[in-house]
Amino acid sequence: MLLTAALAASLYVGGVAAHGGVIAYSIDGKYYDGWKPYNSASGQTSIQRPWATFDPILDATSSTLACNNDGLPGPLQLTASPVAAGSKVTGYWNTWPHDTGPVITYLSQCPSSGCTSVNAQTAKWFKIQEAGLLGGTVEKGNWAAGAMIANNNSWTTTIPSTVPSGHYLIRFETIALHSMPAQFYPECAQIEITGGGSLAPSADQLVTFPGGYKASDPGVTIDIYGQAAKTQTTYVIPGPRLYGSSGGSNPPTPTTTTAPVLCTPPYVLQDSTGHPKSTGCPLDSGPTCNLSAGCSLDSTGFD
Ligand SMILES: [Cu+2]
Repeated sequence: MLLTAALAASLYVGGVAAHGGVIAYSIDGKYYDGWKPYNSASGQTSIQRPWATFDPILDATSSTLACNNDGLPGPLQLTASPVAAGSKVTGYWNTWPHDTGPVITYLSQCPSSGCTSVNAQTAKWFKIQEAGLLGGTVEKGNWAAGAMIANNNSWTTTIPSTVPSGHYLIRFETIALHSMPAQFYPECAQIEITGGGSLAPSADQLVTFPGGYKASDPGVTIDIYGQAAKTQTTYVIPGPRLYGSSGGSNPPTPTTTTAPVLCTPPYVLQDSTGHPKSTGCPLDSGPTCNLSAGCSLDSTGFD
């Protein structure tokens, strides 16, 4: 039987599609194509840093762990701008076959001149989102990578509203745990964040790649088919602790709220003009009957 060129090409694509990576983005409501690793580099323009293959990185300390191989700026490198702090960034994978493992997002701030001159291997990264084992056991539970597949091979991260404005590399990463050693699939894109906050990542939240992971990290050495995996219900996501206290897909830390103390008559709240004000001039919460700004207490206790 004669194989047509088109059929041969489609079979080839089917072969490489056994793995993959982020091939497009939706950033602050706008769609961006990624780098096309199997197309000629010549003439490609993308906000994504160039990468060469869908193949995994099998070494947690690989020189290409930051932004894949080679992860250097493209000759016509673009930057997504503006990206409002607090907005959503979605990465779209090609058909993704590996439903066991975490999905993690990092940022790295670049100089004010932009990211195009930045070597991703020496950049300092901080983690803005992480999700690993979502429920169940390591062997049979639900993983973030499975949720990504179920969500049309996409994963959405929120840019924390607290990060300072400026140019950043954003790094989406899946780690596939179906074989050992673990497989790393990172891709990066250049963005410019506007309207940001003033919370810089702390020193212990910043890592380099390579450097941020060790081959001996429990999240890397884990054997999801081993005896322990049958009962283990926790997975330690590799890398530094999460940036800040907002952003990402982690649920916010629950805060304890105390019910406001209700003042009983004859204490009546009045606004600054002396009119009684029972709404819009609430009592502060606390152990005593404090007055809110702009409110004053009737000296007689009665209006
Ligand atoms: Cu694969």
